[in-house]
Amino acid sequence: MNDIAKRFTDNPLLSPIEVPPSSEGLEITCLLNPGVFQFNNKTWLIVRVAERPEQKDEIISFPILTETGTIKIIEIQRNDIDLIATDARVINYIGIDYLTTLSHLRLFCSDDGHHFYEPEDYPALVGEGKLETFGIEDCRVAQIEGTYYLTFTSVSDNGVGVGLRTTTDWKNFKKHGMILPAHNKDCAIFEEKINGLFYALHRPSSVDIGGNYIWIASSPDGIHWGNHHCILKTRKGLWDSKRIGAGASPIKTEKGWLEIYHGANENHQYCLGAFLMDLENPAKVIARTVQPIMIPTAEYELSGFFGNVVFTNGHIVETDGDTITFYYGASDEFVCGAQFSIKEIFSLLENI
Ligand code: MAN
Repeated sequence: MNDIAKRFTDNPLLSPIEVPPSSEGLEITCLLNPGVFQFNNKTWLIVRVAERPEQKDEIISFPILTETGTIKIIEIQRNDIDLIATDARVINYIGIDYLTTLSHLRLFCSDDGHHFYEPEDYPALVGEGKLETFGIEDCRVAQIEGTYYLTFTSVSDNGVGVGLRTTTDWKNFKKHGMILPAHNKDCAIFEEKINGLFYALHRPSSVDIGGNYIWIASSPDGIHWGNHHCILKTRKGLWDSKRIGAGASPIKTEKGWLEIYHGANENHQYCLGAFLMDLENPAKVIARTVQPIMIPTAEYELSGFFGNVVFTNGHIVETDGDTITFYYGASDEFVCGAQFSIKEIFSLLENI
C-alpha cells in the first residue's frame, strides 16, 4: 500500500449484509463512518446505518422521516425529466435535493477491537423533528469529564447542520438540538478544556465565496459556540483540493494537538491527512502533511456504494502512546479498521 496506514487483515469488519435492517421493507445499503469510544472495558462503534427499499429497475425509491418519526417512502420514475441522479448519494427532483438513503446510528461493541456485535438493550439513535427528516450521520464522540458528547450531521430539506446529544450511560440521551446550523458538518469536540473553554473543529461551507474549510470555535458549556476562526483550507492541485473536514477529536501530544482529517479532490477521491495545532492556542496550525497518510487502495476502498473513499471519524490511542487504532468507512459501504503510528505521522508533518 502506498501510504502509512496499517490496515487490519480481517477488513471489512462490518458489511451491510451481516446486520438486520431497522424495519421491514428496508435494506441496509451502507454501514459506514463510525464514531469510536471506550465504555465498560470494551471498544464501541456508533455506526452510521444507511437504508432504503430494495431498488427496482424503473424506480428510484428512498425513505424519509416525517416530523412525527414515521417512515415515508418516496418513489420517482428513473426516466422522469425532473430527476437528476448522477451521484449515488444524492438526487435532485423538481429542484429539491434528497439523500438516496436514510441514516440512523447504531451501537456495536467488541472485546478485541476486531469482532463487533450489537449488544442487547442499547437503543439506536434516529433522526427526530424537522431538522433530521433525512437522517443523522457520521457521529463523533468526545468524552469530557464523564460525559460523552455526540456530534453528528443532521440532514433535512432545510439543510445540513451539526446536532448534539449527550449521555453518560448510552441508554439515556439528552438532546441539545442543532448546535451549528446549515451548512455545517464534521464537528469534533476536543476531549479536554483549554483555559477553561471547550473547543471544537467544524466545517461550514459556503456556496459562493469561501469554500469547504476547517474552522475552530470555543464554548463555555459545550453547547453554545462562538469565537469562530477558519484554520485550514483546501489546496489547489493536491489531494485535498475540493473539500476538507475534521475526523475525530484531536489527540493531545507533547508537540501539539494532532488531528487526522479527510480531504477530497475534484474526482471525489477521499484520502486522509494530518495537521498539528498549538497546545495553548489551537486556532494556530503549526504543521500539516503534504501527501495523504491514507489513500483508497484496497479493493473494499475502491469499489462499493461510493468508491474511492476512506473516511474516518473515530479512533483510540493505544496505551503505548504511539499507536492510533482507527475505524473508517471504506467506499461508503463497509466499516474497516487500521492503525497509524503517531511518530510516523510526525515524520511527515511540515511546518507552515
Ligand atoms: C461526505 C459525507 C460522508 C461521506 C463522504 C464520501 O463527506 O456524506 O458521510 O462518507 O462524503 O461520500
